[in-house]
Amino acid sequence: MRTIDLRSDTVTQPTPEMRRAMAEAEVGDDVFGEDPTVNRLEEMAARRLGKEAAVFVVSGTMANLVSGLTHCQRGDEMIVGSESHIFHNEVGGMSALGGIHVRTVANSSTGLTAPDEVEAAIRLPGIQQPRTALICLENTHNRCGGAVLDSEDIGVIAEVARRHDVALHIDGARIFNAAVALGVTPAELAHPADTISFCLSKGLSCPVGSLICGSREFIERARKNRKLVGGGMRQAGIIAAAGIVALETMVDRLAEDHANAKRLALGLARLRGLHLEPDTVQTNIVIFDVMNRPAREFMDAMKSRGVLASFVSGRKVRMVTHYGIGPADVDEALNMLEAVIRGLGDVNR
Ligand code: TLP
Repeated sequence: MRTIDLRSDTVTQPTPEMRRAMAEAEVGDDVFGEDPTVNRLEEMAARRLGKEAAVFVVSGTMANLVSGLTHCQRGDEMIVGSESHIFHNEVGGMSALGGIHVRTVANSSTGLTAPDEVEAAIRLPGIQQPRTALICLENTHNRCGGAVLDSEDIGVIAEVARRHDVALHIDGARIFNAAVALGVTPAELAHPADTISFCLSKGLSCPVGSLICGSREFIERARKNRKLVGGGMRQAGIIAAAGIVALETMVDRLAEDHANAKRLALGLARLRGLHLEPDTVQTNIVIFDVMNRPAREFMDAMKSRGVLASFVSGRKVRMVTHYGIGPADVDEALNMLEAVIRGLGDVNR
């Protein structure tokens, strides 16, 4: 039986060009700053995001953690969206490892946190309060169905942050998806923020890796915190080589993933027993509601027919399009889903 894997864009395989670049990469000891391929990737990333410098880390989770550790002292507070990846999916690392108090402000379905609510959550100085040191945004917004924040949305929050002398970090795991969807440069989206992290290992199809971009001074301190959490890598040029190929060749094609996600959303909306608004799908993530049964039950039935998706909550299921999934795969997945629904007897409900 054929399997169509729509669990995440993290399941992507490296391209043949990436494999070649990895095999041939010139490497050195990166903890000494001597890996030429890592140095090149970091320079490229900083330039693409419009920041002075960048540091290569293992994962998006480590990128956010190291950014948090570098912006905050123990006991400081960080404001994040209630649906953010940092809050839901990073094992509570900010508090467990950083001693950072995480405070949530409600995310709207479009991935925004209302500026007045963010402002109200910033602590006044006082002996009983933690210091608010950081505000985090997420772009695209994973649990909000890949929603995109534009530079105006980000600028308004940056203005609040500046007014209160609080730093702004963007979890830009999928910032290239946001930039492609909006037709702007990632630098434009990163501009209002002090720091931004992004992932190579998602839509860009690399096997491993994320980058944190910011001022030279910030990145120097982040490099030390990366070492603190055990993320100092040695001949990391082997994986950085794939990242260079990704930045050079894999960004523009994200538009295909977005078109396929739209195709998927339109097809899902036509299936009985599922609910979503296809108009809200902006990038490569599609989240839908299963009307008649718990999401996990529906996902088990899908799996038995060869379609893999991921669980969001209660009745919500997520599908993600990516390199390796074309329009024909989307159509096949939709046919398989129709059979699933028929099999479950949900057609007339
Ligand atoms: N997200 C993964 C899962 O953890 C949910 C996925 O499949 O989408 N920020 C955002 C917005 C993310 O979506 C993710 C990964 C991360 C950070 C963490 O990246 P990794 O998995 O590299 O630690």
